[in-house]
Amino acid sequence: MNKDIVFINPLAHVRYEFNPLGLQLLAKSCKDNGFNANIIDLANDFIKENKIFDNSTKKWIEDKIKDIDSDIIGITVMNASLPWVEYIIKVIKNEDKNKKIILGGPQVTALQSELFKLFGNQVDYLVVYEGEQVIVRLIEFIKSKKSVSDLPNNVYTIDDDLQIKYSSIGYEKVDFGIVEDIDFSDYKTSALINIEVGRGCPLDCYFCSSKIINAGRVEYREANVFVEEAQKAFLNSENSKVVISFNHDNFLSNKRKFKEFADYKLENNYFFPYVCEGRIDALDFEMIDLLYETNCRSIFFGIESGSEKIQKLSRKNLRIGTDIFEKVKYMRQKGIVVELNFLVGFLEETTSDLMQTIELAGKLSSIDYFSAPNHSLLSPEPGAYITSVTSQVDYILRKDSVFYKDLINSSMPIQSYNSKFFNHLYMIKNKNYDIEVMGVTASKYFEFLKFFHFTTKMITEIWNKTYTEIFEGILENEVGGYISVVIKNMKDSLTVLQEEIITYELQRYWSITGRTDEQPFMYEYPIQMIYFELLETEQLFYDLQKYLPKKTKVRMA
Ligand code: B12
Ligand code: SF4
Repeated sequence: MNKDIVFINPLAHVRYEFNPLGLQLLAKSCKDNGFNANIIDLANDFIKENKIFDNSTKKWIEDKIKDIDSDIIGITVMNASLPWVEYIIKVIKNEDKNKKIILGGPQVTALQSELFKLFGNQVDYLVVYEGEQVIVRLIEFIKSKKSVSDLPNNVYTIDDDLQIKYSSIGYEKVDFGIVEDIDFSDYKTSALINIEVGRGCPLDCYFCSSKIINAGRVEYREANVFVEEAQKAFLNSENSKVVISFNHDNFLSNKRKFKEFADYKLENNYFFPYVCEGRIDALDFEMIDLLYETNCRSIFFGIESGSEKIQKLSRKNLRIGTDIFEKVKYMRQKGIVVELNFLVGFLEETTSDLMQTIELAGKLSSIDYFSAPNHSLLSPEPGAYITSVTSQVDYILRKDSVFYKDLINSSMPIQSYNSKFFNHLYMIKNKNYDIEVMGVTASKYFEFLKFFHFTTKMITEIWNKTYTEIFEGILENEVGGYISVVIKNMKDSLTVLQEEIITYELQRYWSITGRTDEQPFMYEYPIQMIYFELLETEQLFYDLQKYLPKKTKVRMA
């Protein structure tokens, strides 16, 4: 039977399966209102079918979306998926220009009618903000062939005279949480299931578009509703390692709501593991205890910068001090994985500010192997303050990014992209330092903290070097070259086992990052067993003399 609407979840660049919450809500809302709807989930199919980005990717997409059995197609758009959305639209309209295409999602809300400059009348409707109610009204509108004057609120279209029409000025407040009981059965094998906790963040960091995307609104679902939904999805999952991902821009910003959640989960003895994200300053030690008791496995925090100046200017306003360090340490003692993210490339950032980030990230990584921070290069997000004060001529293509490589490998027309729309491929020029050099070095540095955890400890604790000096070493050398310099210069102060730990981290790094080397490797100590124990109990690192030599062959996987 023909569907009233088919939704498409386009490709982006995440390498694991997850359910597209926004589209699930829209599809359920359509069904609740008597319309037939389904989702073509390209992002997840791509992973399930073990696809890689190459010359066959476009053909794979074409095969998936040809013969869509509906005249109305809704596509969700975020910055990272826009190139694929553009391609999907071309394929659909080439096949049948009468099919109606509706776009919605964060990138549409952020760019609003500007997107018509990219798509012209290839796209029929742009829906901004939340879509649960609008989509129903829009399908009714399209099916009844009403005139443009009856266009539902929060929808842009282009009329017959090529004029952009928008039915409401500003944001129409829609009811939050009107769609219930969404179906997770298509995601039974996913290791991660997204469950919505709420939307929006009360803050206004200058690099973030959250305020625009959620129209300044902050919402929470009732604890009993979202915890029950999570428990049901968890019980129905066929993946024994499944983890619930609680989606909210700032899960921890409301302590009362957080405690309601924890109480409900504990009272009902729901043990499902979960992950979430939040601001580290919203967290106190009581909440960490609750995170632990409620089986939180991992939590993501944007730390952004080690510089007080940048914290203020960017309006992130985190206080850089022992507080962050103590909280991360306590979470690690409780066994919670702590994902810390830094941003590199703030407009006003000087080399000295950047080195404060490098130092803070290094110190946090020293807590233990599972506290290694990550980073992103600051991108000009539409809707963010920073983008409004940045000229497009200062956008620099990020040729080192995975995202860029995926698109190049798939023969996508990157050269023709307008950076304003495809911002996710770009970083911003910095007047104080060369962002291309520093950006690449920062990527190497954060990779170094992750792969060379014990080497970093030796460099800082035995050789008394600073993290800034490590950064400078990497700036001048490839990681492998830098390690050779380290071993050469530290040789006199290293024991055989310490030197073997460094060599093992290097060979492990080469193996994980796909570089080949002659195998097997010979060690004087049972290095794999020792390394595993060190990861488990960091403290053993300070007691290496307890290990006895035993010649060992190591073959990397
Ligand atoms: C959880 C989350 C993730 C998860 C899951 C992502 C997902 N798509 O579900 C993970 C960790 C994977 C992730 C990754 C990234 N994320 Co993220 N993420 C979020 C977060 C916090 C919640 C998303 C969510 O579930 N929202 C709830 C659902 C219900 O909302 P929704 O999807 O927007 O859908 C509603 C409307 O937009 C609309 N709608 C959506 N699609 C459509 C389609 C049609 C036809 C219609 C009519 C309406 C419509 O109706 C829906 C219901 O109201 C948001 C913040 C936020 N508030 O949205 C950021 C956010 C979406 N992420 C963002 C970014 C930048 C990223 C990354 C690019 C980060 C990075 N540097 O790698 C990656 C890329 C992801 C990818 N696909 O490759 C940005 C997107 C900005 C933009 N302009 O596109 C956001 C908005 C955060 C921010 N403020 O900057 N993210
Ligand atoms: S970066 Fe985080 S804290 Fe800042 S506005 Fe965005 S969601 Fe809120």
